[in-house]
Amino acid sequence: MSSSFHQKSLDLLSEQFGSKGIHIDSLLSKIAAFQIAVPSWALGAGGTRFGRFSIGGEPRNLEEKLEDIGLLAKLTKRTDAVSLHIPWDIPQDVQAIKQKATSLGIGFDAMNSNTFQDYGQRHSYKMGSLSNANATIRKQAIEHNLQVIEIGKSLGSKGLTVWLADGSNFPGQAHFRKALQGTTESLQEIYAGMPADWKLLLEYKPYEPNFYHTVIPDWGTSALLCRQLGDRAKVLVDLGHHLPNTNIEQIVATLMHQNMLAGFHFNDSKYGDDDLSTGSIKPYQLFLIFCELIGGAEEKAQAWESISWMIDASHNTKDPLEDLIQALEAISQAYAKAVLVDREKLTQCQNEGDVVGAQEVLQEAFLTDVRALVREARIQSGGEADPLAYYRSEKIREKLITKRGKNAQASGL
Ligand code: LRH
Ligand code: MN
Repeated sequence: MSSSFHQKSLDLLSEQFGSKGIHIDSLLSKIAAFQIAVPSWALGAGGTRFGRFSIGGEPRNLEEKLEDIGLLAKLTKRTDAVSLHIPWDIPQDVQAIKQKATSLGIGFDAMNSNTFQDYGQRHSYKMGSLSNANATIRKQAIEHNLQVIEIGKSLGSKGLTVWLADGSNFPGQAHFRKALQGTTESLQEIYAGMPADWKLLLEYKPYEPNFYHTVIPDWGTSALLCRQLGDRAKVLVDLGHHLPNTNIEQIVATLMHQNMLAGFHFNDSKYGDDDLSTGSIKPYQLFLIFCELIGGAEEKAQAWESISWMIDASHNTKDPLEDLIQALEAISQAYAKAVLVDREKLTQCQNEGDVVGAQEVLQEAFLTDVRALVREARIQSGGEADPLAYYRSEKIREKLITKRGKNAQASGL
């Protein structure tokens, strides 16, 4: 986008929204303030069970992961935190890692525990972890989560994300109620082990890696468990963790209505938990989700500050850093479009049953080209006007390959 075109677009938007009493500076500061955490495990090539194609120059350790997120923060000014996964990211030297992160301008968002893999622990999680029929294995999984909290406390994190792969592949394999009871009691011990200013983000997923039942398959089961734990336990919405055609924006509205939305794992999908780039498949759904978020916060259903924003994606064919630059842009654009919704007019249409009018209000905002707004907010925050073009023109991937090697591989998925 040329700078003259950029300025013309900004002037047009100022005029368009100035007439509605929306001042462009307030839009720019809102967009600039909206920061999204990046997962430590999305900096390398993910791969599937059918194969993994390395990208070269991937971070080989936690320090290099922080460097990559620091680069994203510098170019996009849209991220200021990393979400770590244990044991993939156990810091060897906590003080050194904290200094490194601070020097790169990034903090530590929610920590992620891992009881869905065997990584040398005494008892296998093959048949489950917090829900396992064997109390010793449940105890081991609880201990792991308490260790993750200790690491998080030392780094300054304020949250623990628990996602359970626990479930079964065949009818009869699991006792549904005992598995749920075991999970409840295990989570109660973990919740009791959390500092008073921490929150527990309980992630649900309908299937994979288990394909008959999953102990926490949907928002309702997660919400029931969170209610039993306490008000610092809330439901984490991973956009890819829904059966086809699920109305996710309604789930978001329902959770905000109950002040039970913990936050998001942003990504996109066509079929299953595809972990594709956010906004690359269903940008209108992402916009509608932000419409519910802004409405829910403005109408005081749940405080905006209480919600966590994270990406959770996996890259098979794209350069991970280019993918994350695109995802951060797509999220900022969806947010900016949702801020532009004329909520007063929408409420009027809803009260008068003007169905057509209501759609017109949403489409007016969704079809507004906000790229100049997001770009201007980035420029004013000291970021690159066009991070992707800069990343390519500076040949950053090539430089990473020279520095780290062609087959450098990150720990994680
Ligand atoms: C599970 C999940 C979870 C992470 C993992 C990397 O599908 O979304 O959030 O722990 O991906
Ligand atoms: Mn996730």
